[in-house]
Amino acid sequence: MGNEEVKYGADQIQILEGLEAVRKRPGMYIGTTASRGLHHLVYEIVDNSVDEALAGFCNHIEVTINEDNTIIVKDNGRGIPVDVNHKSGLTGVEVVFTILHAGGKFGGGGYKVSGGLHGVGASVVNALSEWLEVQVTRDGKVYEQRYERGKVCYPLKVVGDAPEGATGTRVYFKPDALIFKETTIYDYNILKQRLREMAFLTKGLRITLTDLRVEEGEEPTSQTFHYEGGIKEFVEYLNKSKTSLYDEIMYFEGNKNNVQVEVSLQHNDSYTESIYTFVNNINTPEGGTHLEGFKAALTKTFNDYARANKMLKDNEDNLTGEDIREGLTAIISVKIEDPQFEGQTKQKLGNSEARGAVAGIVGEQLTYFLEQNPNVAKQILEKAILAQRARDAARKARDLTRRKSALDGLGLPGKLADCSDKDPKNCEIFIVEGDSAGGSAKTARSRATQAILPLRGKILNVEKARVDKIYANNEIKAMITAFGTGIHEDFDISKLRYNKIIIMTDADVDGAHIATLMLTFLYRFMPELIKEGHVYLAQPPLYKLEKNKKVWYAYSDEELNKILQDVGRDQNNKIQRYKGLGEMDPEQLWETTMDPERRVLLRVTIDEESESDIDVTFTTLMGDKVEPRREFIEKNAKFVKNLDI
Ligand code: TSJ
Repeated sequence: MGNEEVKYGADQIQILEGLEAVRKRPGMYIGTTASRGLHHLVYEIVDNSVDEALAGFCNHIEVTINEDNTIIVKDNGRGIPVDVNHKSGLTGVEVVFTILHAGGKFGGGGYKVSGGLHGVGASVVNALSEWLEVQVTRDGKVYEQRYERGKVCYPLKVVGDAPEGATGTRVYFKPDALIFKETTIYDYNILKQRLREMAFLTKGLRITLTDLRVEEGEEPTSQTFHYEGGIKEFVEYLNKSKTSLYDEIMYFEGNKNNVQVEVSLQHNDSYTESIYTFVNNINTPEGGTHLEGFKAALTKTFNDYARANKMLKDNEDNLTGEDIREGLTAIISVKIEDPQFEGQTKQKLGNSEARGAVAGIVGEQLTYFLEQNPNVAKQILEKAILAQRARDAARKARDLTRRKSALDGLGLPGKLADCSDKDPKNCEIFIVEGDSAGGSAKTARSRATQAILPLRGKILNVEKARVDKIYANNEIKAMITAFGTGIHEDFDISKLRYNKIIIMTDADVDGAHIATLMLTFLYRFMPELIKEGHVYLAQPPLYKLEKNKKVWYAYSDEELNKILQDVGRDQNNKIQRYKGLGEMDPEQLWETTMDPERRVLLRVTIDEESESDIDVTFTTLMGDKVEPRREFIEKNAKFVKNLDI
């Protein structure tokens, strides 16, 4: 492949300026030049092949990560047109790769750019690649062109004959390390995630992902995603680890107002709804008109059915949308000519025609489905009616906690041993597992600034219980009233009665589980407490070592071994293993775990990036004896992080 000289006219100069702009401000075109942007290049290319599949001319796309982190995307479509476009004087291929926002307005075919947030096309990928080679197989020939940092190396040329009947497009590129300064290494799992999603959203399409970055002698990793059922299989996949409420998975599709609509849904026995919405195969996490249409139709259709079949009496309230969507898993996928994205992050569909299209198709087809499947209708409505009752009960319970916290300080839980200092800045509360440990802690504490709230047994897992049960739970009610802040939309951090909330549980698996349940509750009901750094885990020791009237505490087996190494292993060592907080006398509990001068606490934080992972970083609070504990704490922090929250 020689680098032939290419003559530049005025048009070509404009093109170069266009791609130069992309290289100057890549963030404007792909959002970021970090890892996410790097992966975005692949989606941008694959989107073109998916369009070819949607047009009905392609059923297989192969994506390969090469050993050197270059990428190949290959499809068996018609091949990008190679003839010269009269207006631009360029081949179709060159238009696609060198003109910014080239939207396939050529060829007269129904070519649509699957554009969303950053639907910017192949020319942007070309501009941001150190080099890119495209091969098109069509009309019995194989054509090729190469670009370097967006610049044409030679005009499209024939490089060989095509096998009988073969057609397709193959793009081979290397992301430019000058642009992707952070990383040019691809993550197989990130690509897998998105490509699987694409395959679900395009029924019948086969997408293969292969990773050639393997150790010598090992087989490459390769997976193929192919779903004849499309989004119906997507719902099946999402509900796989759950217990579905009924066997059928609903699937509705149609065309209305120039909007192509596909919806699939099934309920499971949980209490959370998971609805995923897509516009032109792009996820819309903020929803929009398509989601609104879906919800409206679902609520109306189920209420109509419930009334007509006497499952709701005339004097009873309608079910709310939330009641009906309890435990719902659904996919809504619309394809639309000119999507408008709104909202802060431009991830919310704005086209009003989508609302009516989805509502119309879901309304009609769901009505028919319920008539044909009365048992499914009954299952869903019985669950929704339970949800309605639970919601009423929860509202009453919540009103109660509201009234209590309005009284500020009055109505504190009976089991709480409050501190005397009334300035929250100085105060901390220990949430202690078990009444006996609670007793020791009450004796040990510094009364002025330390409050103790003992909780009995395992607290409720708020992920697995309905709201009414949560609000009726005594341990949870006690925590809510003790903290003083209220919860959810009532939450007010200025009412917080303690600067530190310290969870104190046994240093064993059960203790870790209880701590997890408490963190889960705090995270779901008052996440600001964690975000603002008010939540801590106490660190009780595992061992006490006595020798020649001296005492050491060890917080792990490793630490015990280290101390034993230092003091010598002989029969003068008296080692006590603490099986729980309850085995320590108040004095020991104070010395090792509660005394602000000597203890070590772990501060619980939320990983800003993912927002969903609770992370624990240690904060050392005073004391010079901290150093030897550090190692253990770092290990333990990881352990806590990995708890399934
Ligand atoms: F965009 C791209 F260059 F990056 C790219 C495009 C990359 C890959 C891997 C594939 C494709 C692509 C484009 N696959 N299939 C097509 N099809 C067309 O461009 C095409 C073919 C025929 C006609 C026609 O009207 O005859 C129209 C079009 C747009």
